[in-house]
Amino acid sequence: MTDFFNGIPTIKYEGPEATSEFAFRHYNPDEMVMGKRMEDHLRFAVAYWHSFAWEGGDPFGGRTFDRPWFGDTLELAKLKADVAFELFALLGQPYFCFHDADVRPEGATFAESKYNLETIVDYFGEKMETSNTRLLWGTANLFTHRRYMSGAATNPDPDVFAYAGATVKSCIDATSKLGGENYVLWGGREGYETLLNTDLARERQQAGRFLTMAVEYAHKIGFKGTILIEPKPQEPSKHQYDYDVATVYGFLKDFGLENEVKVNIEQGHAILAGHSFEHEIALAASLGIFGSIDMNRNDYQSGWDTDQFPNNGPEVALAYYEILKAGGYTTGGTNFDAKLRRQSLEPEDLVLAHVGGMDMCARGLKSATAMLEDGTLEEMRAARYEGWDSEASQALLTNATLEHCEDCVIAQGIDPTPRSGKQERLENLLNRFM
Ligand code: XLS
Ligand code: NI
Ligand code: NI
Repeated sequence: MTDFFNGIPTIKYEGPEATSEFAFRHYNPDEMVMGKRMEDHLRFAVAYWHSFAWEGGDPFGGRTFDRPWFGDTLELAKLKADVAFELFALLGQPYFCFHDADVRPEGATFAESKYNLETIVDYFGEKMETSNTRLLWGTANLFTHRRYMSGAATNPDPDVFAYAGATVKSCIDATSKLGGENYVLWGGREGYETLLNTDLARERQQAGRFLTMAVEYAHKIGFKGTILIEPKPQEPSKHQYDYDVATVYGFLKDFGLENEVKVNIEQGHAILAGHSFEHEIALAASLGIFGSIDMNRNDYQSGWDTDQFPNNGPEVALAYYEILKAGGYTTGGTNFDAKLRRQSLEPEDLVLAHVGGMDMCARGLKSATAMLEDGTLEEMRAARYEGWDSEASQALLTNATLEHCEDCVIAQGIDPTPRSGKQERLENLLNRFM
């Protein structure tokens, strides 16, 4: 045991009336919700990068956190792992997620970086023998190091493409070895700053080839997990190729990967793309590519990816509503891709941030369940489309022609009557479940 979380108790469910801050008021892992344990619905994960690797920097200032594991040695990386698994245990977190760069020191050469990663993966493996926490997903950091400043797969330099490919291989190996349930690719630098120096058609082909190689390799080694792309617009490059769910779907179709790859949808990225979180989830589900979520929230005024812990009830509830309607997660889960504010220095801040996030999600899940069980929302939605229930109207969708539409309108004297969309009534209904 390290002494990092000294004095902080293991967090347990104590119900809404709990008096301690160090308690779950809503997250009760064993509670049955629609026939399934709450823990199995939500499948929470801690994100290693925000909780253990991020130092509290922003564009105007550097490190604010003082963590005993900061530094570039394998010994410190092991200390970081010790503390990480202590946090997982304190919270009863079923999963965690990591990038290679979060968990191992960067080596002087590729071989050294690979050795460092393998060393820490073995260390994780030992810890996982006595821990209840599993790996939700692994990923490669192909965006922080300066070699990736002009992209990884989409770099104009083939050497970078090769280096990124070798790195993804090592990260799929690591994820597979630890029994990871998914492998994520977020195209951090896959985009461009100016078209003046960019051949976007060529870069898109490179990205397609790269993803195909990752899928082929995963099959080859018998990786059982799901490959996920995480869409994000406008950050860090001005134009990001994986802008949103719709863009990613078009890309997957183009390269014949729509049955191989799904999406990991992040709340803050949806907001940056000008969508709501529930829109992105519902769209992915309707296209058959919904995989997993990165749960967080963006500041609605700042215009960048602030990665805060979720605390907006209706937003979270609507997200889980769509997830439940899609049948829930299969290999996916709720990854807290969320970080502390840089003034939140204390170890207990890190614990309480997760406690609050987990409770918020549990409330959202319960509200979503109640709305589904009540059924009014779905009934009213169905009623809105009931005109399509007749055979004649269905025929319009199968083999009708524009001439047929014209015949119907004239022969039957069709003159559409506008009907209320009832938005306020539906919003009032939603509020009853919050
Ligand atoms: C950054 C992304 C990143 C991915 C994993 O905005 O959210 O954290 O989830 O590379
Ligand atoms: Ni993000
Ligand atoms: Ni993310």
